[in-house]
Amino acid sequence: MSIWLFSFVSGLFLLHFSIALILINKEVPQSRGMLYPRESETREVRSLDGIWNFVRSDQANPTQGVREEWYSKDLSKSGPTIPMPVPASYNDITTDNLRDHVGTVWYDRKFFAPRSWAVDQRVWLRFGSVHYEAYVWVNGQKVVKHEIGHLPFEAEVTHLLKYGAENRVTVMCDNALIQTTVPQGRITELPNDEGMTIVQSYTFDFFNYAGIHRSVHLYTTPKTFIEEVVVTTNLSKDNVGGEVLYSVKFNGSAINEADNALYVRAQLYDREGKLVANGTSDAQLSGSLQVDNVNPWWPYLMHPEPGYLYQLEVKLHASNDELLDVYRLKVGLRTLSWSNATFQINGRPVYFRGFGRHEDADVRGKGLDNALMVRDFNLLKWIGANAYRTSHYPYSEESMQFADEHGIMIVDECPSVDAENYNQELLGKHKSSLEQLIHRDRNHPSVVMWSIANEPRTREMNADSYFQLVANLTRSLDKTRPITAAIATPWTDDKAGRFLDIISFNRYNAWYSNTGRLDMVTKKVVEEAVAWNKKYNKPVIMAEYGADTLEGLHLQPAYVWSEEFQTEVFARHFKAFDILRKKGWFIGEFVWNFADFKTAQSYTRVGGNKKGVFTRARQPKASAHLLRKRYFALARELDDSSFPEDLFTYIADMGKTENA
Ligand code: GCB
Repeated sequence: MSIWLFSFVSGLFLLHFSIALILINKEVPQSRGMLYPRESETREVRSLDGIWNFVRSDQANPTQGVREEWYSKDLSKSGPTIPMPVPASYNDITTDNLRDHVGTVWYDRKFFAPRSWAVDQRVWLRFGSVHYEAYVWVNGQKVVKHEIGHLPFEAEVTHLLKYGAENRVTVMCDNALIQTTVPQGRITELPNDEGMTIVQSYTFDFFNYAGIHRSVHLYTTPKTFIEEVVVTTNLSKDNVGGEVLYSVKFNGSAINEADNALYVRAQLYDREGKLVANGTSDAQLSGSLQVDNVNPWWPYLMHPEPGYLYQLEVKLHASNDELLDVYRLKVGLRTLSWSNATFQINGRPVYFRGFGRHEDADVRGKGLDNALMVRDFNLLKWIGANAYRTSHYPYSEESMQFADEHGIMIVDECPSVDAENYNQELLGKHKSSLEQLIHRDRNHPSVVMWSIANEPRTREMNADSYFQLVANLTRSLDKTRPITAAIATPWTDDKAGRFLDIISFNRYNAWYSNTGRLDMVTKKVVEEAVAWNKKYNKPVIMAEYGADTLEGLHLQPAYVWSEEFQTEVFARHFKAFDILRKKGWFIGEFVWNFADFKTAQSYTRVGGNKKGVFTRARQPKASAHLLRKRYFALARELDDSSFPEDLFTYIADMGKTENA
């Protein structure tokens, strides 16, 4: 059945004049389970990270491996393999043109399933993310397929494993982006020197890295186990009393059918490991814990002890009190509220000072890298930022946990970038990406906002009905956080802002418009922010501004691409932001970008996008030092935090100290 409904003009079967595409609201599949793999007295976790075997398919014959059933035996039996690290993007590992490969690639590896796992438990195979589409087999049997990168997926493999013996996992990964994938792209066949070749193109501005990007885990659960835990928190008005509301779902037989009286014991421990609250759930496995003298979760620099986390211990019991399963997770107690002018955390207004970022690095591409993650958080704290947007896709679960610990607020973005040509299939996947994202991230105190898209073409026909449906779904899944989208369509033409709670706009004054004109920044930024606020009467954030900057290029007076220019562009924006802050509804500034990153090849990109405040190797450009002064000055003014000792370099006595 066609999913497109056309209105025909004058009874003609013609589409030239007006194609009224009606988008239908269809249910999206609901995610299940996928709690982050954690060991406990009832669970074991094993990593399958390491060096896997890898084969690239013939681009002209992408389904060959499936037809020839490469998954039924070791990949090396079907042809030569090369070693490939997991997690990592495969693109920059070799010295040939694997970087630009389009279509399918294959991975496999062997692993042992211990004999002890054969008895009385389940085994799960979980991928943190494979980009863009993944097909997984275990010992030749298909176990799971997942589309949309950057999101976890898993399958039970209990019945497919050979216990006390070697097993094989095979993954086929497809990086092709088309008009119905999220994000969208195009595949075209073009003539080249050898005949014809397949070319992937896309409008978004980051390299389409692909492969097994995050960790692969095997983990065990008991037969009857905790499948879902949802946590929300409340604070009393004075932030002294706290409440943790939890709701648990189990999977498995309730021991016997007559026994549906499973229950949960929930215990909350503070940072020192002291038990501060405990209770027993109701029959629906929900309950609440009251905490006296609570330590609320505060953002970095808003409180001397930011990122305070408790540990929630969830124990699933049978009605005869037998302990079935134990799962522990970190919980931050905080409240969020917002109006048409403010955004508040624990009753205090928040002003966001942060970045748009990318998961991107030399060699490993978008592969999870703990060293890089920790370095990035050190830099975020060094520079005094309190927030970032996960532009333009969900970031690793490990980084979300790190943000919780360090009090960094996250605007959590789904993988929709530059959405256009709105169609039913795209809508379904876009909604599914948000469903999966919210399912994954709903318990993180660091997540304070959902971003439902970056730079969608919101003047296009159907942008309004499309975004209404996307926003409605998001709200139906989580009412505790506001919704935004980073919009670049001029405010005059935008049709999506009315469905958002907070307006975020991206604009590159003195870069893409009026290039080089530093004298044309401040007024334009103020005017545009005021216009967005007037149009929608909602809080406004500048979600992107910046200038490409080649590290080490110095030109005085400032000239595009130089470090002087980036610094000046920032300063002109700061002036605008300070004018806007006085208006009350302007609630944040996000520089584009935290660090330089790789893009597709283009004559506008010298080795990638260079708008980073840090280089790709995570070293500061001149602008980083200026931004640091601004972010700490804002933190002092708004949140009463103190300056780090090294914020201002000694220049001269200025007559302030007495003679020795
Ligand atoms: C934007 C996009 C971002 C780009 C940036 C740029 O508006 O949201 O993905 O990288 O501009 O530098 O062009």
